[in-house]
Amino acid sequence: MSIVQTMSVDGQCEPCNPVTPAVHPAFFFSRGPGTFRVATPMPKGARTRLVTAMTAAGHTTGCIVLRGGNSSERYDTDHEEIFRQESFFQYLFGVAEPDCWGIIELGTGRATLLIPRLKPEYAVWMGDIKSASSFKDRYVVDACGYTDELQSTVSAALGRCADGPVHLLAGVNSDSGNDLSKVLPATEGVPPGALVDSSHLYNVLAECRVIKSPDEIELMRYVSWVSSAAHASVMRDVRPGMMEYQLEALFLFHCAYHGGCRHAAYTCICACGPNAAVLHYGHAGAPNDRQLQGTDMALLDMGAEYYCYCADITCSYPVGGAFTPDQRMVFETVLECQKQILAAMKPGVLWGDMHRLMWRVTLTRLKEFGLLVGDVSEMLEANLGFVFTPHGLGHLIGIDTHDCGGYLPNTPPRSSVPGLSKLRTARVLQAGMALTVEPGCYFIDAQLDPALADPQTARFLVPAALERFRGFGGVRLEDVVVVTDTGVDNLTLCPRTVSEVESVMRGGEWPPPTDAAPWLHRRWSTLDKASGTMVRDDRVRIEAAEFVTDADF
Ligand SMILES: [Mn+2]
Repeated sequence: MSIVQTMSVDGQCEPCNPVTPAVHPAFFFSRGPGTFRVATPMPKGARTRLVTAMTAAGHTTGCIVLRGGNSSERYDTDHEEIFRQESFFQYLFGVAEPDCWGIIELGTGRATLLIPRLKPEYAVWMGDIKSASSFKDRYVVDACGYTDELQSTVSAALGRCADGPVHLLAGVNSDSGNDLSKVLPATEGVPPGALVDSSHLYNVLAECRVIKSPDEIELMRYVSWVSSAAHASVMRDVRPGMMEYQLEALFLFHCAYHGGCRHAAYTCICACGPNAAVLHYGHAGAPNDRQLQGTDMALLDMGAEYYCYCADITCSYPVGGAFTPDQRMVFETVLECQKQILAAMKPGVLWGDMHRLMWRVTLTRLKEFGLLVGDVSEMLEANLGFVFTPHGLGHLIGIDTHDCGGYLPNTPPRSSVPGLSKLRTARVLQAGMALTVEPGCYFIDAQLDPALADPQTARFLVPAALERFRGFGGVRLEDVVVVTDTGVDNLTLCPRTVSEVESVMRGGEWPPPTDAAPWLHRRWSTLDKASGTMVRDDRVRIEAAEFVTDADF
């Protein structure tokens, strides 16, 4: 492993000078040289889209009052947790600091940021106290004041907005079941006597976040690129005898050191051997602490976060560096799911249909290799796919790993069918949606045993063949993709085919000189360090160009 290398995906080593991040007037956000520059004030664009959408929904008066995320301390101690902005506030204001409020006036879109008035002692312990006017310039808002003037500032805003209502966020996150209006109540921002309307803002704003702007897509391309490079680096360094947490450490190191990503998008799942059958392995009770065996399959689900935008990527590969026939069979079953789903995805397609396609491909392949018998359509009717893939095919992704907007009024409801019920959205695909595509195939005792005991499913199962896969764990391949007008743009640039994986595990170069799997729709990109933007990576030659639908190629 090379500790000191540049951020290049190909792993070329050259000295890397840590540089103190500095705010530069030419761009909105960056973590310094060698990291992505958010060139324009993205939150300003998001506010414009929100005001337009609220107007279109008939809400033309009043102002939106939003509460930013709180600083917090560990239990009863003064240990300050590292702050991460609340996602709606991040979308609309992009403010790194805690304990702020924001006001957006409908009609004009005028935006006011309110910051806490800090005590002089702050300067001793935390650093310079920045003025309100410096916040106004830094975050490109129309005005900046202090949170101790919250209600009077909102009153003044209402006076400019035909004395309409204060619009507050209230809505249930369909993944957590939590309501932001309870987690982070904003009612103290409502002046006495003002009307409150919390019936529409959540749905309108969540819908805005579902469709990504070109700026958001480039940012997500960066964080997926950093995460993909980190995955490739871990893949190259894996050896039997290592600990799962060392894979986690290598990934986090790469993303932080080379990508400026201080946060991970979620807790790393470094599941090797039988642990790969534990879908959310890596939690405090199962803290990535197995020693890798040469016969293990590794399933590594890890993603970085940059400017609060997430990547969610899973690679699976044999710890020993070469696939056994059984490992290859399961791996290529999941890869075939990806191939067929990526070919089928385009605007107008139902996400639930893509999930069912995953089940059909998986069951067809498992039958082909003697693990199942019978008619695949009958297997689907018996919901056999759920036995091998108990989770959903994928989810919306953006500022949250499981992004908001999966189930809103006027979108298809959650299915009650086991497995399909786990889908975090059942929506019709639209251009600009960012989703993960994460087919998987697992051999989970808690799924297999009931299926073997139930005559409805047992009739398709070949117990002797399945027995061979007890303890195998499972395989998942997860990419972040954006729906385009004609298909998909795959932001994930990981080794995916058997030959790509085995090549990288032998120390081969990545990205490869030629892309032999254009059906993965990987759009080869790299960071241009001078401009801090993502540019086409011309080093990779695409083969079989007839598969490529992206007009950019
Ligand atoms: Mn995911």
